[in-house]
Amino acid sequence: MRRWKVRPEGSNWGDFGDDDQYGRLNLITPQRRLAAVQEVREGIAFQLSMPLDYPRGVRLTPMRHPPRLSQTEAYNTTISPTSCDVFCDDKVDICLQFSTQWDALSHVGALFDADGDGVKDAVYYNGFRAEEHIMTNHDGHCHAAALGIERMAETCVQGRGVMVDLHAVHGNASAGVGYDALMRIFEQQRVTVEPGDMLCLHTGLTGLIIDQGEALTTEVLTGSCAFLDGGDDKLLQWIDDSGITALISDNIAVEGFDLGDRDVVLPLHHKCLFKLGLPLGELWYLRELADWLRAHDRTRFLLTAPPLRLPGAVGSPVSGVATV
Ligand code: UVW
Repeated sequence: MRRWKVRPEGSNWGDFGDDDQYGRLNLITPQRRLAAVQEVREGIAFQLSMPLDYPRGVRLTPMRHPPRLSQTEAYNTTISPTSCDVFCDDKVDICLQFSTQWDALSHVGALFDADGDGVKDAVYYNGFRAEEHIMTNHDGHCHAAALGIERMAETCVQGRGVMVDLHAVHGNASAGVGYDALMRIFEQQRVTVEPGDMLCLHTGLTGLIIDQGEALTTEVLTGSCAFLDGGDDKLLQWIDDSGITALISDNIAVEGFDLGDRDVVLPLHHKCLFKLGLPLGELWYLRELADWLRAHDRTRFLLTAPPLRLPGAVGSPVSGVATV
């Protein structure tokens, strides 16, 4: 069922079907997955998540706290009075987007007149609606009945990853990278991106977060390393044209953010999540993989990175694995 009369300019709504919830991940076909497997030549695997209790020292936003583990009922408990088995069982209160994460397509929508009736409503990728599909109720319970993170998990998120190393160019300096600069870096590093690829940006930020540990300050967290310039329309058009299926970074939001008086505060989120159905990965741990790829004059690898299959969530921690 089509949920819109007017689709946003520069969007692909409807192109993968009126009920589609997978977005650009539809472009990872069996053939493209087989091509990704060809990148495995050494059998070496890299863990792409930080420990989920990082960043330490300082929080980016008070609304996202580090994971809090506690026991359910039993901890260091014998199972029966006569047995010697000792048992632990626990639970976690976790902000799904505190640390290494995927953003689901329900993470960012926009006020947009998809009905063409002159009234802007809150809508998400492919015309799914706030309250009808992405729901809150008054006792604070909320869940995404459409575009939840479990839809992404269903695709398995496995395909070819391609690394571009912005840290090799900018070091720890805060630097916005637009289309022209990105193309220059692609050329210098001989990066080729093909439709279906998941593009990873190594900026060095999670390496810094790990190195600084408890000493991490807000200034370092928010004022270091490269980010994409989401305000650059040429860059957004390239994301559209390139056929990439996901954008992944080791920085806070892939793009820079400036909460100034702008119509769209996070234009790259708006383009990717809302218009294209293209998931974003943030705060991934890319340092060791990027170092290995550079030392071996390679940029491509097999990437396997499903989120938690957690129905209704708008984001998820992810322990991605790159195999080279
Ligand atoms: C927001 O917090 C809006 O975005 P993200 O966590 O995706 O950077």
